[in-house]
Amino acid sequence: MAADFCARIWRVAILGMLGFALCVPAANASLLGLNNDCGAASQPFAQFGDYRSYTFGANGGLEAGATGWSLSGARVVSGNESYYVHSSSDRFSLSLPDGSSGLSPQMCMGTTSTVLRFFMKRNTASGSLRVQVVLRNVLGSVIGVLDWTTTSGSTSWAPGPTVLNLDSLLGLVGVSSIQLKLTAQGGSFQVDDMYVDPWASRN
Ligand SMILES: [Ca+2]
Repeated sequence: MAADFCARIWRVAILGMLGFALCVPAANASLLGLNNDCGAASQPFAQFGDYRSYTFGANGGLEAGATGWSLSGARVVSGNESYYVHSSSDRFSLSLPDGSSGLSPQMCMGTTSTVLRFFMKRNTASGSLRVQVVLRNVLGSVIGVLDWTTTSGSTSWAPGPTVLNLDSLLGLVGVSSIQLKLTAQGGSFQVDDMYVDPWASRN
């Protein structure tokens, strides 16, 4: 797992020191003063065997339209993810036509370990969804883009991949906020209900 984690990290287009810092011990990681105002926790993926406690991302369900999101060719559409894990009254999701992308609002970030997860659905016979994490410093400047994975998902609503588990070390290189960037490639997708577990290490 550690080797795999480090291998992934080396794919980050970021300052050279990031790879170094992420692959060395960090006894003081829990002392980092990152954003911990994360809101109430729930277990939205428990029915899928993921019992982590997550907090809901700001406008993570697109119920406030595109507020806080940066969209390129994507748009908010009627139709919630079919499990309604956030609220039975939710009605909207994000449509990502082929070639479009959506950048989420800034998400809560933990001091020990952080995991992101969301719901997705593929609306075409083929295609993949590129999942990236945008890393910003305290000034809001982008200091790196973590090219995490691409996934085809299924043609029914289902949880997407577990996006990352950074063991808090990003804080050591000055990352103070994270955002999900989702890009449709060769097909169209819908996504909904962005969640973050900033306390993943306790699970
Ligand atoms: Ca929604």
